[in-house]
Amino acid sequence: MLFAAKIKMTAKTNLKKSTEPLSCTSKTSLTKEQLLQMYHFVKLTRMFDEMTVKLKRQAKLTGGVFTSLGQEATAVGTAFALENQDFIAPLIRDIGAVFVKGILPRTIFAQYLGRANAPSRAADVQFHFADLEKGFVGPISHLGDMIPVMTGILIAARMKRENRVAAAYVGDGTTSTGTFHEGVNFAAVQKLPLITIIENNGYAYSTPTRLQTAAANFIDKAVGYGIKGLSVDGNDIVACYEVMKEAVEYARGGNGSVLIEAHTYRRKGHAEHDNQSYVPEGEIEFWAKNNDPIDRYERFLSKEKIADPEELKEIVSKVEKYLSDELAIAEEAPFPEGITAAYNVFDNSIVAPALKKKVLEK
Ligand SMILES: Cc1ncc(C[n+]2csc(CCOP(=O)(O)OP(=O)(O)O)c2C)c(N)n1
Ligand SMILES: [Mg+2]
Repeated sequence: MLFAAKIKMTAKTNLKKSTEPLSCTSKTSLTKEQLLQMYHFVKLTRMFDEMTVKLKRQAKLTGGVFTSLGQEATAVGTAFALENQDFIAPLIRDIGAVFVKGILPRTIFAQYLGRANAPSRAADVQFHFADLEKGFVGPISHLGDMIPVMTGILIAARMKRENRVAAAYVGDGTTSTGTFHEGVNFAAVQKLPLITIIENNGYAYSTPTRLQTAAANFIDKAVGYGIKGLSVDGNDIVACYEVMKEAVEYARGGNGSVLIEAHTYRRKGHAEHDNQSYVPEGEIEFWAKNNDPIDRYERFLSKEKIADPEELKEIVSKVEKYLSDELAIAEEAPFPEGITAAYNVFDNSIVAPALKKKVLEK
């Protein structure tokens, strides 16, 4: 009993009373081909994360490693409902959405491994870069700040009469920042086609949701902003796609902004260095056993006769090969020359103080 109470206290589960293992909603407009494509992306996300953890332990990767273990369905399912011209501003745990938008794993590996050909040319080892052609604007560190950035992109699109919707991904913790309020409010007033997705994964670093908000649900905040609010089981990838499809149609139709709350659970620590000592005993195992988004999706794919285990295995082997090829491409690239670290950070004509001596010696 105590165990159940603890779970309720920290993170909402979507477990039904039934003893049936969880699957996904069977109400979907997705074709077999699209469903299998989503399977590719959700496995790609998890396997990419597993590889980055290994690279971190091999000390090849020097930055922080923020995985999305247990919440891959939210990022992949929602991004899958967007069009090419639409924009995303992901948070650290939305690498799945980044892949769906067409950014290649080799590019993210090159960033993480600090290679000279990476978009940030090793001045940054996260995915803090943009690819405007693909509708991707990487996160900056400050929580919530990407919401106003997305509103800016949408205002520009409106002025240029471009048909674009934007999705800003935020966490439960992010909702406590000023920019969350400013961004969501501005988009609401301007009736911008902005979809803010709150990934309620139970924690912001070590702070549980019950210490983050006094509201019963984050989605209740939509009423205060005068916008549409939608709640979804974030571990049901099909439901995530469907709710986003509804939000995108609404926003693209000129009806204004949407706030989506996706209920999910962060099974890893904030980053690899976090030992999660603040998490009640058994909670992580409970979610891993009963509410893993990929297990649920595999159950769905087999129940709906979309693919048998052999076909899924084949997709997994392809993803495995694809990822190792992508990593090899990134690893083959050279590191930048040390002196270039300051380029494009400072004015290139001015030598950064820390590097002055070296430059003068050259
Ligand atoms: C304005 C601001 N305050 C604090 C931080 C430090 N910080 C980075 S991530 C994080 C927790 C984020 O929690 P949440 O929004 O729930 O996202 P999650 O990590 O759970 O995906 C904090 C406090 C920051 N980057 N920016
Ligand atoms: Mg969180």
